Amino acid sequence: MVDLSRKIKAPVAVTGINFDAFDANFEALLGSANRVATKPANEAFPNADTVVFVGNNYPFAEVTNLFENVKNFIQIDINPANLGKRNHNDVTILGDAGDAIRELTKLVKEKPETGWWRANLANIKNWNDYVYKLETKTEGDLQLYQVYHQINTHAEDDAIFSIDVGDVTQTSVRHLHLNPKQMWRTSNLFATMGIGIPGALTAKLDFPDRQVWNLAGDGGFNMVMQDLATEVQYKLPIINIVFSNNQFGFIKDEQEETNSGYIGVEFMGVDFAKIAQGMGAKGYTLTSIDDAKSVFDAALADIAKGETVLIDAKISGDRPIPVEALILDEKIHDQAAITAYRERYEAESLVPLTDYLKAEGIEPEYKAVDLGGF
Ligand SMILES: Cc1ncc(C[n+]2csc(CCOP(=O)(O)OP(=O)(O)O)c2C)c(N)n1
Repeated sequence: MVDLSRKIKAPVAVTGINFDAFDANFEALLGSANRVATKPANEAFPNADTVVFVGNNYPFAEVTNLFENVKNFIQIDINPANLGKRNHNDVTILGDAGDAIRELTKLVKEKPETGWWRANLANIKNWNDYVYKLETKTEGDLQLYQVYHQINTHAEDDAIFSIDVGDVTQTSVRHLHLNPKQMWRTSNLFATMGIGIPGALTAKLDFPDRQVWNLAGDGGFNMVMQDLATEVQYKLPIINIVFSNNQFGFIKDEQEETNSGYIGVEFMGVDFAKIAQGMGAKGYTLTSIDDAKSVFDAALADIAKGETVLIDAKISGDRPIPVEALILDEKIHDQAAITAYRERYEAESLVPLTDYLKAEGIEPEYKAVDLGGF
Protein backbone atom coordinates (compact mmCIF):
# COMPACT_ATOMS: atom_id res chain seq x y z
CA MET A 1 0.00 0.00 0.00
CA VAL A 2 2.87 2.33 0.82
CA ASP A 3 4.45 1.56 -2.56
CA LEU A 4 1.19 2.17 -4.40
CA SER A 5 0.61 5.42 -2.52
CA ARG A 6 4.06 6.73 -3.47
CA LYS A 7 3.68 5.56 -7.05
CA ILE A 8 0.30 7.19 -7.73
CA LYS A 9 0.93 10.13 -5.36
CA ALA A 10 -2.15 9.46 -3.26
CA PRO A 11 -2.00 9.85 0.53
CA VAL A 12 -3.39 7.06 2.73
CA ALA A 13 -6.15 7.37 5.30
CA VAL A 14 -6.91 4.55 7.73
CA THR A 15 -9.89 3.66 9.83
CA GLY A 16 -8.90 4.24 13.45
CA ILE A 17 -8.68 0.51 14.17
CA ASN A 18 -6.15 -0.01 11.40
CA PHE A 19 -3.61 2.69 12.20
CA ASP A 20 -1.07 0.19 13.53
CA ALA A 21 -0.75 -1.35 10.04
CA PHE A 22 1.47 1.58 9.00
CA ASP A 23 4.65 3.10 10.29
CA ALA A 24 3.82 6.40 12.01
CA ASN A 25 6.70 7.94 10.05
CA PHE A 26 5.19 7.14 6.65
CA GLU A 27 5.17 10.60 5.10
CA ALA A 28 1.78 10.21 3.39
CA LEU A 29 -0.19 8.80 6.35
CA LEU A 30 -3.20 11.07 6.86
CA GLY A 31 -4.46 9.20 9.92
CA SER A 32 -8.17 8.53 10.40
CA ALA A 33 -11.26 10.63 9.72
CA ASN A 34 -14.27 11.67 11.84
CA ARG A 35 -13.83 12.03 15.63
CA VAL A 36 -11.36 9.32 16.64
CA ALA A 37 -9.31 11.14 14.13
CA THR A 38 -6.58 13.44 12.89
CA LYS A 39 -6.76 16.80 11.15
CA PRO A 40 -5.10 15.81 7.83
CA ALA A 41 -7.60 12.99 7.18
CA ASN A 42 -10.65 15.12 7.92
CA GLU A 43 -9.41 17.84 5.59
CA ALA A 44 -8.38 15.54 2.75
CA PHE A 45 -11.78 13.91 2.06
CA PRO A 46 -13.77 17.07 1.15
CA ASN A 47 -11.01 17.84 -1.37
CA ALA A 48 -10.38 14.35 -2.75
CA ASP A 49 -11.85 13.52 -6.16
CA THR A 50 -11.02 9.80 -6.03
CA VAL A 51 -11.07 7.27 -3.19
CA VAL A 52 -9.79 3.70 -3.32
CA PHE A 53 -11.65 1.97 -0.49
CA VAL A 54 -9.70 -1.13 0.52
CA GLY A 55 -10.89 -3.95 2.79
CA ASN A 56 -13.10 -1.64 4.74
CA ASN A 57 -16.40 -1.67 6.56
CA TYR A 58 -16.36 1.83 8.03
CA PRO A 59 -19.94 2.51 9.17
CA PHE A 60 -19.08 6.05 10.36
CA ALA A 61 -18.52 7.15 6.76
CA GLU A 62 -22.24 6.86 6.15
CA VAL A 63 -23.31 8.70 9.28
CA THR A 64 -21.10 11.69 8.51
CA ASN A 65 -21.40 11.69 4.73
CA LEU A 66 -17.63 11.66 4.47
CA PHE A 67 -17.52 10.85 0.75
CA GLU A 68 -19.97 13.61 -0.27
CA ASN A 69 -17.53 15.38 -2.60
CA VAL A 70 -15.81 12.28 -3.98
CA LYS A 71 -16.36 11.81 -7.71
CA ASN A 72 -14.71 8.43 -8.37
CA PHE A 73 -15.06 5.57 -5.94
CA ILE A 74 -13.11 2.33 -6.31
CA GLN A 75 -13.68 -0.49 -3.85
CA ILE A 76 -11.60 -3.61 -3.21
CA ASP A 77 -13.04 -6.20 -0.85
CA ILE A 78 -13.01 -9.97 -0.48
CA ASN A 79 -16.50 -10.00 1.04
CA PRO A 80 -19.20 -9.46 -1.61
CA ALA A 81 -21.61 -8.25 1.10
CA ASN A 82 -19.39 -5.21 1.66
CA LEU A 83 -19.37 -4.10 -1.96
CA GLY A 84 -21.27 -0.87 -2.48
CA LYS A 85 -22.39 -0.92 1.13
CA ARG A 86 -21.11 2.53 2.13
CA ASN A 87 -20.98 4.34 -1.19
CA HIS A 88 -21.82 3.98 -4.86
CA ASN A 89 -18.89 2.23 -6.58
CA ASP A 90 -17.58 3.30 -9.99
CA VAL A 91 -15.18 0.37 -10.05
CA THR A 92 -15.49 -2.77 -7.94
CA ILE A 93 -12.79 -5.38 -7.39
CA LEU A 94 -13.81 -8.58 -5.61
CA GLY A 95 -10.70 -10.14 -4.14
CA ASP A 96 -8.02 -10.20 -1.48
CA ALA A 97 -6.94 -6.64 -0.69
CA GLY A 98 -3.24 -7.45 -0.41
CA ASP A 99 -3.18 -9.36 -3.71
CA ALA A 100 -5.15 -6.64 -5.50
CA ILE A 101 -2.91 -3.84 -4.20
CA ARG A 102 0.25 -5.73 -5.17
CA GLU A 103 -1.08 -6.34 -8.69
CA LEU A 104 -2.24 -2.75 -9.10
CA THR A 105 1.11 -1.46 -7.92
CA LYS A 106 2.80 -3.48 -10.69
CA LEU A 107 0.31 -2.31 -13.33
CA VAL A 108 0.18 1.45 -12.71
CA LYS A 109 2.79 3.84 -14.06
CA GLU A 110 4.72 6.06 -11.68
CA LYS A 111 3.02 9.45 -11.59
CA PRO A 112 5.07 12.63 -11.41
CA GLU A 113 4.75 14.56 -8.15
CA THR A 114 1.53 16.59 -7.97
CA GLY A 115 0.41 19.68 -6.07
CA TRP A 116 -2.19 17.51 -4.30
CA TRP A 117 0.53 15.17 -3.03
CA ARG A 118 2.81 18.01 -1.91
CA ALA A 119 -0.04 19.88 -0.17
CA ASN A 120 -1.09 16.79 1.76
CA LEU A 121 2.46 15.92 2.74
CA ALA A 122 2.99 19.45 4.02
CA ASN A 123 -0.30 19.27 5.92
CA ILE A 124 0.64 15.92 7.51
CA LYS A 125 4.01 17.31 8.56
CA ASN A 126 2.40 20.42 10.03
CA TRP A 127 0.01 18.22 12.07
CA ASN A 128 2.81 15.89 13.21
CA ASP A 129 4.86 18.89 14.35
CA TYR A 130 1.88 20.15 16.36
CA VAL A 131 1.34 16.75 17.98
CA TYR A 132 5.04 16.46 18.83
CA LYS A 133 5.15 19.99 20.28
CA LEU A 134 2.35 19.11 22.72
CA GLU A 135 3.99 15.83 23.70
CA THR A 136 7.36 17.39 24.43
CA LYS A 137 6.20 20.42 26.44
CA THR A 138 8.33 20.94 29.51
CA GLU A 139 6.23 23.56 31.28
CA GLY A 140 2.69 23.90 32.59
CA ASP A 141 0.28 21.39 34.09
CA LEU A 142 0.66 17.73 33.21
CA GLN A 143 -1.48 16.96 30.15
CA LEU A 144 -2.23 13.65 28.53
CA TYR A 145 0.19 14.50 25.70
CA GLN A 146 3.31 14.36 27.86
CA VAL A 147 2.18 11.02 29.26
CA TYR A 148 2.06 9.67 25.69
CA HIS A 149 5.58 10.98 25.18
CA GLN A 150 6.76 8.74 28.02
CA ILE A 151 4.73 5.81 26.70
CA ASN A 152 6.29 6.23 23.24
CA THR A 153 9.81 6.53 24.55
CA HIS A 154 9.42 3.54 26.90
CA ALA A 155 7.54 1.26 24.48
CA GLU A 156 9.33 -1.75 23.06
CA ASP A 157 9.53 -2.26 19.33
CA ASP A 158 6.82 -4.93 19.36
CA ALA A 159 4.74 -3.67 22.30
CA ILE A 160 1.00 -4.38 22.48
CA PHE A 161 -1.43 -1.67 23.57
CA SER A 162 -4.89 -2.39 24.90
CA ILE A 163 -6.89 0.83 24.77
CA ASP A 164 -10.04 1.66 26.70
CA VAL A 165 -12.88 3.76 25.28
CA GLY A 166 -13.09 7.53 25.68
CA ASP A 167 -10.70 10.35 24.91
CA VAL A 168 -8.00 7.71 25.28
CA THR A 169 -9.17 6.07 22.04
CA GLN A 170 -9.05 9.35 20.17
CA THR A 171 -5.76 10.46 21.66
CA SER A 172 -4.12 7.07 21.08
CA VAL A 173 -4.61 7.29 17.30
CA ARG A 174 -2.94 10.70 17.45
CA HIS A 175 -0.23 10.27 20.03
CA LEU A 176 0.83 6.61 19.99
CA HIS A 177 3.47 6.52 17.29
CA LEU A 178 3.43 2.91 16.23
CA ASN A 179 5.22 0.67 13.79
CA PRO A 180 3.67 -2.40 12.12
CA LYS A 181 5.41 -4.74 14.60
CA GLN A 182 3.43 -3.17 17.41
CA MET A 183 -0.28 -3.74 17.92
CA TRP A 184 -3.16 -1.74 19.32
CA ARG A 185 -6.58 -3.12 20.09
CA THR A 186 -9.73 -1.50 21.42
CA SER A 187 -13.47 -2.11 21.35
CA ASN A 188 -13.95 -0.62 17.91
CA LEU A 189 -17.52 -1.12 16.71
CA PHE A 190 -19.32 -1.32 20.06
CA ALA A 191 -16.96 1.08 21.91
CA THR A 192 -17.35 -0.73 25.21
CA MET A 193 -15.70 1.06 28.11
CA GLY A 194 -13.75 -1.26 30.40
CA ILE A 195 -12.06 -3.12 27.54
CA GLY A 196 -8.58 -1.94 28.60
CA ILE A 197 -7.79 -4.43 31.39
CA PRO A 198 -9.34 -7.56 29.80
CA GLY A 199 -7.58 -6.71 26.53
CA ALA A 200 -4.25 -6.38 28.31
CA LEU A 201 -4.78 -9.60 30.27
CA THR A 202 -5.44 -11.64 27.16
CA ALA A 203 -2.60 -9.95 25.27
CA LYS A 204 -0.12 -10.87 28.00
CA LEU A 205 -1.42 -14.44 28.22
CA ASP A 206 -1.23 -14.87 24.43
CA PHE A 207 2.09 -13.03 23.99
CA PRO A 208 3.98 -13.53 27.28
CA ASP A 209 7.25 -12.29 25.79
CA ARG A 210 5.91 -8.98 24.54
CA GLN A 211 5.53 -5.77 26.50
CA VAL A 212 1.85 -5.09 27.21
CA TRP A 213 0.20 -1.78 28.10
CA ASN A 214 -3.31 -0.95 29.21
CA LEU A 215 -4.26 2.69 28.58
CA ALA A 216 -7.53 3.80 30.16
CA GLY A 217 -9.43 6.89 31.26
CA ASP A 218 -10.44 7.02 34.91
CA GLY A 219 -14.12 6.42 33.98
CA GLY A 220 -13.32 3.26 32.04
CA PHE A 221 -10.80 2.08 34.63
CA ASN A 222 -13.34 2.56 37.44
CA MET A 223 -15.59 0.01 35.73
CA VAL A 224 -13.11 -2.87 35.75
CA MET A 225 -10.30 -2.06 38.17
CA GLN A 226 -10.95 -5.15 40.29
CA ASP A 227 -9.19 -7.17 37.59
CA LEU A 228 -5.92 -5.48 38.46
CA ALA A 229 -5.88 -8.21 41.12
CA THR A 230 -6.26 -10.79 38.34
CA GLU A 231 -3.15 -9.38 36.66
CA VAL A 232 -1.30 -9.75 39.98
CA GLN A 233 -2.70 -13.21 40.74
CA TYR A 234 -1.48 -14.56 37.39
CA LYS A 235 1.85 -12.71 37.73
CA LEU A 236 1.33 -10.67 34.60
CA PRO A 237 3.73 -7.75 34.28
CA ILE A 238 1.37 -5.32 32.56
CA ILE A 239 1.83 -1.54 32.59
CA ASN A 240 -1.53 0.05 33.40
CA ILE A 241 -1.82 3.77 32.72
CA VAL A 242 -4.85 5.64 34.03
CA PHE A 243 -5.50 9.10 32.58
CA SER A 244 -7.23 10.67 35.59
CA ASN A 245 -9.19 13.82 34.81
CA ASN A 246 -12.24 13.20 37.06
CA GLN A 247 -14.56 13.32 34.08
CA PHE A 248 -16.06 11.36 31.22
CA GLY A 249 -14.10 13.62 28.88
CA PHE A 250 -15.33 12.16 25.61
CA ILE A 251 -18.97 12.66 26.63
CA LYS A 252 -18.37 16.05 28.24
CA ASP A 253 -16.98 17.25 24.91
CA GLU A 254 -20.07 15.98 23.12
CA GLN A 255 -22.24 17.82 25.61
CA GLU A 256 -20.26 20.99 24.97
CA GLU A 257 -21.31 20.75 21.31
CA THR A 258 -24.92 19.73 21.79
CA ASN A 259 -26.19 20.81 25.24
CA SER A 260 -26.47 24.10 27.08
CA GLY A 261 -24.78 22.65 30.17
CA TYR A 262 -23.16 19.49 31.50
CA ILE A 263 -24.93 16.62 33.16
CA GLY A 264 -23.49 13.48 34.76
CA VAL A 265 -19.98 13.81 33.35
CA GLU A 266 -17.91 14.73 36.38
CA PHE A 267 -16.94 12.46 39.27
CA MET A 268 -14.63 12.35 42.28
CA GLY A 269 -10.97 11.49 42.03
CA VAL A 270 -9.68 8.14 43.27
CA ASP A 271 -6.20 7.26 44.51
CA PHE A 272 -5.57 4.47 42.00
CA ALA A 273 -1.96 4.01 43.12
CA LYS A 274 -3.16 3.06 46.62
CA ILE A 275 -5.75 0.72 45.16
CA ALA A 276 -3.03 -0.91 43.05
CA GLN A 277 -0.83 -1.33 46.11
CA GLY A 278 -3.77 -2.83 48.02
CA MET A 279 -4.06 -5.43 45.26
CA GLY A 280 -0.38 -6.29 45.32
CA ALA A 281 0.68 -4.25 42.28
CA LYS A 282 3.19 -1.40 42.20
CA GLY A 283 1.36 1.91 42.18
CA TYR A 284 2.63 5.36 41.17
CA THR A 285 0.93 8.74 41.09
CA LEU A 286 2.19 11.12 38.44
CA THR A 287 1.30 14.79 38.87
CA SER A 288 3.90 16.80 36.95
CA ILE A 289 5.78 16.87 33.65
CA ASP A 290 9.07 17.04 35.57
CA ASP A 291 8.47 13.68 37.25
CA ALA A 292 7.15 11.88 34.20
CA LYS A 293 10.40 10.28 33.03
CA SER A 294 11.53 9.06 36.45
CA VAL A 295 8.11 7.55 37.24
CA PHE A 296 8.09 5.67 33.93
CA ASP A 297 11.70 4.55 34.44
CA ALA A 298 10.78 3.14 37.85
CA ALA A 299 7.64 1.46 36.48
CA LEU A 300 9.59 -0.21 33.68
CA ALA A 301 12.17 -1.45 36.20
CA ASP A 302 9.31 -3.09 38.14
CA ILE A 303 8.01 -4.67 34.96
CA ALA A 304 11.46 -6.13 34.30
CA LYS A 305 11.21 -7.81 37.74
CA GLY A 306 7.86 -9.34 36.78
CA GLU A 307 5.64 -6.97 38.78
CA THR A 308 2.26 -5.61 37.70
CA VAL A 309 2.38 -1.80 37.58
CA LEU A 310 -0.11 1.05 37.58
CA ILE A 311 0.64 4.71 36.90
CA ASP A 312 -2.16 7.07 37.88
CA ALA A 313 -1.48 10.16 35.73
CA LYS A 314 -3.34 13.14 37.18
CA ILE A 315 -3.81 15.08 33.95
CA SER A 316 -5.43 18.45 33.25
CA GLY A 317 -9.03 18.52 32.04
CA ASP A 318 -8.01 20.12 28.72
CA ARG A 319 -10.11 19.00 25.80
CA PRO A 320 -8.05 17.48 22.97
CA ILE A 321 -8.47 19.45 19.75
CA PRO A 322 -11.80 18.61 18.04
CA VAL A 323 -10.58 17.87 14.51
CA GLU A 324 -14.14 16.94 13.58
CA ALA A 325 -15.02 20.64 13.89
CA LEU A 326 -11.94 22.57 12.80
CA ILE A 327 -11.99 26.38 13.11
CA LEU A 328 -8.85 27.50 11.29
CA ASP A 329 -9.86 28.82 7.89
CA GLU A 330 -10.52 32.55 7.37
CA LYS A 331 -12.74 31.85 4.36
CA ILE A 332 -15.07 29.79 6.52
CA HIS A 333 -14.87 31.20 10.06
CA ASP A 334 -14.52 34.64 11.59
CA GLN A 335 -11.22 35.74 12.98
CA ALA A 336 -12.35 35.92 16.62
CA ALA A 337 -13.51 32.29 16.53
CA ILE A 338 -10.24 31.21 14.90
CA THR A 339 -8.16 33.05 17.51
CA ALA A 340 -10.14 31.51 20.39
CA TYR A 341 -9.81 28.05 18.86
CA ARG A 342 -6.06 28.41 18.32
CA GLU A 343 -5.56 29.62 21.88
CA ARG A 344 -7.64 26.94 23.53
CA TYR A 345 -5.98 24.07 21.66
CA GLU A 346 -2.44 25.53 21.61
CA ALA A 347 -2.81 25.42 17.84
CA GLU A 348 -1.09 28.64 16.75
CA SER A 349 1.10 26.70 14.31
CA LEU A 350 -1.67 24.71 12.61
CA VAL A 351 -2.22 25.53 8.92
CA PRO A 352 -5.47 24.58 7.15
CA LEU A 353 -5.06 22.23 4.15
CA THR A 354 -6.79 24.86 2.01
CA ASP A 355 -3.73 27.13 2.42
CA TYR A 356 -1.39 24.42 1.19
CA LEU A 357 -3.68 23.66 -1.76
CA LYS A 358 -3.88 27.35 -2.72
CA ALA A 359 -0.10 27.59 -2.61
CA GLU A 360 -0.03 24.73 -5.15
CA GLY A 361 -2.49 26.52 -7.43
CA ILE A 362 -5.36 24.16 -6.54
CA GLU A 363 -8.70 25.82 -5.83
CA PRO A 364 -9.80 24.24 -2.53
CA GLU A 365 -13.24 23.15 -1.49
CA TYR A 366 -14.20 25.63 1.25
CA LYS A 367 -16.37 23.35 3.28
CA ALA A 368 -16.40 23.48 7.07
CA VAL A 369 -15.21 20.22 8.55
CA ASP A 370 -18.16 19.45 10.79
CA LEU A 371 -18.60 15.76 11.27
CA GLY A 372 -21.35 15.92 13.83
CA GLY A 373 -19.52 14.48 16.83
CA PHE A 374 -18.83 11.02 15.42
C1 LIG B 1 -19.86 0.53 28.88
C2 LIG B 1 -19.97 1.91 28.28
N1 LIG B 1 -20.70 2.85 28.92
C3 LIG B 1 -20.79 4.11 28.39
C4 LIG B 1 -20.18 4.42 27.21
C5 LIG B 1 -20.30 5.83 26.62
N2 LIG B 1 -19.00 6.51 26.75
C6 LIG B 1 -18.11 6.57 25.75
S1 LIG B 1 -16.72 7.37 26.17
C7 LIG B 1 -17.28 7.66 27.72
C8 LIG B 1 -16.46 8.42 28.71
C9 LIG B 1 -15.10 7.86 28.97
O1 LIG B 1 -14.60 8.46 30.12
P1 LIG B 1 -13.17 8.16 30.72
O2 LIG B 1 -12.92 6.68 30.75
O3 LIG B 1 -13.03 8.87 32.01
O4 LIG B 1 -12.20 8.75 29.65
P2 LIG B 1 -12.00 10.26 29.11
O5 LIG B 1 -12.93 10.40 27.93
O6 LIG B 1 -12.28 11.21 30.22
O7 LIG B 1 -10.58 10.26 28.71
C10 LIG B 1 -18.58 7.15 27.90
C11 LIG B 1 -19.38 7.26 29.14
C12 LIG B 1 -19.44 3.40 26.58
N3 LIG B 1 -18.81 3.63 25.41
N4 LIG B 1 -19.33 2.17 27.12
